[in-house]
Amino acid sequence: MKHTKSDALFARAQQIIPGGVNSPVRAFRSVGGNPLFIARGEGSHIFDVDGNEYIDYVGSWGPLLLGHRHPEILEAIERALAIGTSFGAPTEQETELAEAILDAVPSIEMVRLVNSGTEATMSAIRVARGFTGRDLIVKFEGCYHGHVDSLLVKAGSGVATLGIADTQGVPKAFCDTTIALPYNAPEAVERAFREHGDGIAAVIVEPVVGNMGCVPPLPGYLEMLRETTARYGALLIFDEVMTGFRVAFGGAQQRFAIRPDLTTLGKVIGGGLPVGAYGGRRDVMSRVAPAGPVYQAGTLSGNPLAVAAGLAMLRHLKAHPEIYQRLEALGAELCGAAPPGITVNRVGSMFTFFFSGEPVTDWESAKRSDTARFGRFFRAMLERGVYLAPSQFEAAFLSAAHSAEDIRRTVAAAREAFNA
Ligand code: HOZ
Repeated sequence: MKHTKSDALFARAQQIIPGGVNSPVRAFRSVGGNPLFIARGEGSHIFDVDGNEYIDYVGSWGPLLLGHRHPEILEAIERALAIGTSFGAPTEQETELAEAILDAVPSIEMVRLVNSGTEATMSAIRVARGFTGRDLIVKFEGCYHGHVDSLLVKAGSGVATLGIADTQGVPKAFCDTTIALPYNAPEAVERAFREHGDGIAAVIVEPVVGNMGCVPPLPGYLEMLRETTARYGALLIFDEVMTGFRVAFGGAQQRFAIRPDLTTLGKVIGGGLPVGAYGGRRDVMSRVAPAGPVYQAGTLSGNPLAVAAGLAMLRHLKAHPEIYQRLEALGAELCGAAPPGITVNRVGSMFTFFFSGEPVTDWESAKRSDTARFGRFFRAMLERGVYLAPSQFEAAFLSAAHSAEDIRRTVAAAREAFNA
């Protein structure tokens, strides 16, 4: 495959955009080679500027549950475009989207729309601190909650991919408000609460981690988080930016039957357009300004294009619950391609092949994967027309647009690429 035009565009971008990209992981640094510049997407496929076609398992890092350019989403955006692109004033559709979110995620009694997952998690921990009057936040090693200063401690995603131990520019005082614990280790949570229980405002967790690769919770782990936070008067925040509307219509909290106090959602509720949301208990969310004293704002929040696209996405998913069974079946078939010696983690339509012969349950076990071998696998898959996330420490995502033929071709490619 030729990548001449992508290579030229990357060289040009590097002159004026840091690292040539607007978000680090997509620079391909950990897998070698240059990033592809994308010309367009259609259904489950993307096309680069050199005319190469790929089956896409990035799906804009999760939200494209219906694939690229789904007709109902395009139609909704076109209708919104005809009316106006931004008002900075309330619209009826914002309330409709809020109602659709509440309908799908029963733990969310009130919700505030923002513009990204990062804004959602930043705002959720602020309201948790305002509500409890406490400062400390517990997070888990290898979990990533956007680039919020205090949540970059021991973070997954690009921070893990690039091996950045301590992000410069984050004051030590901010990091001191974060307690980072191993994921899936109940005793670490118990210990932290025994030592700091009266100072902990919230525990924030990816209920199924996507940002160290896909790592599911061990049986009983989320229940333990629910019980411990409640016992100490701290809030439980589920970061469902990746899992929301993906691992079930009502997210991981529906799949695992846990009711968090607060939930953060991301791009999926914008049908792939920039949006996020945080919501949860009415008594907690009532503290958000102007209803209460916790300030949070945004001119583009509730942007009409993003809201229209998100509403179309949520309405489609609600009308087609069979999508989730299909995604489950496609995921099982695709992941069956892994040979012995590869650990496959999958929850519904998100999955990761770890180049490790041992179970991957936390950041320590994830980072023991052979990342050089992952890089060879990634490049071999790309050569065979399959586009995966360019990092061992990211999840792959299926969409309803993936066909049986896509899966068959991907499995055939993977069988060869595993030996690369
Ligand atoms: N941090 C994102 C995935 N976990 C990657 C974002 C991007 O490069 O677009």
